[in-house]
Amino acid sequence: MVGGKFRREMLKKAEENDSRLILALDVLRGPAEATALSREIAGLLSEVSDYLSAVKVGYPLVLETGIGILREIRSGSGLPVIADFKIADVPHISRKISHLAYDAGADAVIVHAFVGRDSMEAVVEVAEEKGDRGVIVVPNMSHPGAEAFIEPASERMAKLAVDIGATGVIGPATRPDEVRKLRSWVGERLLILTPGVGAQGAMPGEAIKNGADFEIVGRAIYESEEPGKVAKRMRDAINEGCKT
Ligand code: NUP
Repeated sequence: MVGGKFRREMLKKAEENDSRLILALDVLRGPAEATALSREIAGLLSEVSDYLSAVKVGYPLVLETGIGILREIRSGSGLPVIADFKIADVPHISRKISHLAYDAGADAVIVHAFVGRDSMEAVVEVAEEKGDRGVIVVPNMSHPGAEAFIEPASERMAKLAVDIGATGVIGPATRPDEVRKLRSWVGERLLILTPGVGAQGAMPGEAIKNGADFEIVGRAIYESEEPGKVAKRMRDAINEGCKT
């Protein structure tokens, strides 16, 4: 199983900050504002970092500011950084993308499962070469459209994630029943990270109650007037879910 180092670091932060909350940092301001954006992110992180276990960065922020933002966020916040590049290509390209992400400071990358075993194994190999970084596989998604093609195949994809030795999987917080099924398919060793909390409609704490390890929140925090207060409230609500 790959990603032991990432797993340990994220669980350590989770314990330090008593938090199962991951921030999805998809803030955008337009290319002319890249420097201001970098300052804005630093400000946002200083308000919310104490309530987080990790930060997830995706294409919006990286395409606007450059891949260097991964390391900037990592060193600024002291939190593990997950590069949500949803890698979905032929093996040699998946290898190059994950190489770039890990070299830029990503502690874990997110990879689509529908591309199949060989593409995912290419990423696992790079994760091992780079010192036991994380590989998070996507066997289901949180938006309604996922029910058409992805969800009907999610059991096979989740079991493939176990087979290739992935660190964790993404589950839909918006459909807690699916999170429960995912847990039964992947067992206890894989982490389940669940987006869809807040702006997409899921209540904080629901996914955890149904077997998830972490909940991912973006807009509900970074679009709020008081991100620090909202992040703390989210973290506390998730912790309540852990108890039940
Ligand atoms: O199934 C998924 N759903 C989802 O929203 C897989 C994801 N990786 N995400 C990501 O989670 C999405 O790209 C965004 O970064 C975050 C959710 O953001 P928000 O809806 O909380 O603003």
